[in-house]
Amino acid sequence: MVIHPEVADALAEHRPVVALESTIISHGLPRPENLRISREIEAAVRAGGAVPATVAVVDGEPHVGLGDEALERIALDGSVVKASVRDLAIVAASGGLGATTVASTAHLAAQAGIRVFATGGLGGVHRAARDTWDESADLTTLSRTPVLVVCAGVKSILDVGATLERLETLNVGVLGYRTDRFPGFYLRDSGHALYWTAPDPDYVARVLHAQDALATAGYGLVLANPIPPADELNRARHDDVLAAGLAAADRAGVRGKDVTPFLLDFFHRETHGESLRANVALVRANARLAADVASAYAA
Ligand code: PSU
Ligand code: MN
Repeated sequence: MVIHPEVADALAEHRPVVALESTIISHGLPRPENLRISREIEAAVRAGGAVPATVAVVDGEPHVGLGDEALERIALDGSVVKASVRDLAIVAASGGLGATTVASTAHLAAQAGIRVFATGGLGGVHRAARDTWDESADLTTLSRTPVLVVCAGVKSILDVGATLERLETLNVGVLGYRTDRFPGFYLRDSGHALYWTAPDPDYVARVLHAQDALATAGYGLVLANPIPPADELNRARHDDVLAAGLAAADRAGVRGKDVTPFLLDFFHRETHGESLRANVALVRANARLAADVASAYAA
């Protein structure tokens, strides 16, 4: 594993570091804007006083923290594969380019000693899971990975209720940031209640320290941060596009790890960029909040 020197220095000096995933760049956002957006996300982490560590596999080597050239290849190179935890060793051995999901980013970040990670949306249980068994490895990985994931909840392309039930079974704590409603990515409220609310970054940092002390740090934690009010999508429009996207995926016979990228792309096209703007706004807000939590934790 290659740890970028800036990240390694920060970790050695116990300064705040925030891990960032790369599948969102390569498979969640359209080219070529994704490159500019990935830099904006890193800038949001810096604005919060932390060092960004974007994670990816470059020429077979897992990297924690990417230089400019590597970030550009992950964003623009068409050969980049979406790599979850089970794919890491295969992409590594084949010497290829791999974009890491929430699961594989969390795994590598934890190996590097990074405790806080920001992304857009967590993977979860898909709506037809009763028949397809399609549940993201993000969930099972968080059940054994000591990382806090700051996200805007899960997309309504998923079965949100089932995802929350699985997180409970897997011992993954869920905190709402200044809310007692689980956010629905493009929408501030997915319709599901949360038990725990965090009022500020210090509170979340205390939870992380308590996890360390109680030896429950082996389990991941989710900090669910609702999209800023001004950036939320119109609910009726959102529901229409979602229904059309699910039907299109079904008709096209999309399966396995292609399902999530297909639905994200469908949303961006059908809303003429409105969902893209929302997506960028929420990731930026999550990056900033993660930096504030990492700073509080380091202090
Ligand atoms: N949700 C989003 N945007 C994304 C993803 C999920 O709103 O880019 C990506 C993340 O990398 C997540 C992955 O870890 O999709 C989950 O994919 P799957 O369902 O195949 O595990
Ligand atoms: Mn899946």
